[in-house]
Amino acid sequence: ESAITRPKGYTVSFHCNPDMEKHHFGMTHPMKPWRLTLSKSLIYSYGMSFAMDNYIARAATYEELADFHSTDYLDFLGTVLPEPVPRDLENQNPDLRFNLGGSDCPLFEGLYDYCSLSAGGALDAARKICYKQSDIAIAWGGGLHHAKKAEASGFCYINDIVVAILQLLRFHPRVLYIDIDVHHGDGVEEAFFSTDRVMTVSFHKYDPNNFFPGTGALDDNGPKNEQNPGAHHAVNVPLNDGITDEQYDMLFNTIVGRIVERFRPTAIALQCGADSLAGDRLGRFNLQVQGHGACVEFCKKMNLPLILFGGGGYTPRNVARAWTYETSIAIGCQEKISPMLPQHAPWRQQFRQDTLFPTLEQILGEPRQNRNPQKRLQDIVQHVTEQLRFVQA
Ligand code: ZLV
Ligand code: CA
Ligand code: ZN
Repeated sequence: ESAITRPKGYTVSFHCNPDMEKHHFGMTHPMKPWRLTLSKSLIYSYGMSFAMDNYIARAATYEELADFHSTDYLDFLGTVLPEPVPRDLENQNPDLRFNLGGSDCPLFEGLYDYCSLSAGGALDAARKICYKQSDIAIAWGGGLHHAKKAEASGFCYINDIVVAILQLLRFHPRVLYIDIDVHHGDGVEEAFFSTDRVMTVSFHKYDPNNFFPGTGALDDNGPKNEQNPGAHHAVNVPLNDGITDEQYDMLFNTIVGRIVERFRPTAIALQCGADSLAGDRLGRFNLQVQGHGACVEFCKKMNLPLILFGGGGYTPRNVARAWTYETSIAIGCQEKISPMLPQHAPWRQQFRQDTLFPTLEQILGEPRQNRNPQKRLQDIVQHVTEQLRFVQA
């Protein structure tokens, strides 16, 4: 086995901050910032740090966050304190402002630091892309796609993706945002509803009554009125439980391929939420590490400046596997790394199986029933193809 070396001809940068990872949302909360530590430890165990430029992310400044967020919201976020007594489980009286302090978006110690470090990493990544100092920039601590201008939502307080894309737009005429988290990327979609310089596409589990956030139907494509240049620039791919690698890759390659052809982005921002993997605590799909990673591989092949963000992911061992494999794809060493986890990896017992690519049977016992008939997927491709006729680069 030979050492992992730098890819010739291009640069991958890696942006993270250990201070972000030590925060706690609360014992029963599914979001575990510690999964970032586990991911990094596996990435480093494979020796990949030697093939990247590694940066400690700084905290984003108030002014940078205010590019998207309202100052009322930021001021409140900067002053709220953790609740002295945890609220009752059912969250009967969400009396706080901006959707803060409920059970999805609890107030915890160091909340503002956590948010500004996540956004700082995303911004550092965006600047590396803008100044052409990286070809692929990785910010696994970012990807918090639900946060709104003046509202926290779904475990997200600050929308680091929007802030990073706003930075990209200072240098890039057109940015394509792609979201493979199992949840709809509603916050990013809404932020760019009225511009034709950002096209957003989210693949997600869609069930308006039973799955968060309930938005992202196939025909929700941005406000359609004569004056809105952003009309038709939101693509939604609503899916059902149990989708497989083969189906997902067919959809992803066809849809993203056609969007790139039509919209001609000059940069791509890919949210790699790992809750779309089989066995995720909140997810519903049957995706394996290979299928999730194939999306990153396809984007890399487009040969455009690329940012990789994290996002959801609630079974830490699977998050770490996916983001490790995807880091190897960014570097181009995916064929070189061993599918067996390194012997010396810390936290090795966390992983249960000693492979980077556990089978569905290993992950789940019994795979989840696939509720995505081929006909429905064809209809989705057809709708998107027709939608793209309205898009002009
Ligand atoms: O992965 O939550 O369903 C990016 C991301 O996309 C809800 N929240 C809200 C709407 C009304 N509810 C219920 C509130 C539940 C509060 C606590 C949980 C606690 C334990 C286990 C699961 C959950 C939970 N919460 C599961 N799904 C939710 C969603 C929010 C999902 C956010 C996904 C974020 C980082
Ligand atoms: Ca999504
Ligand atoms: Zn999610």
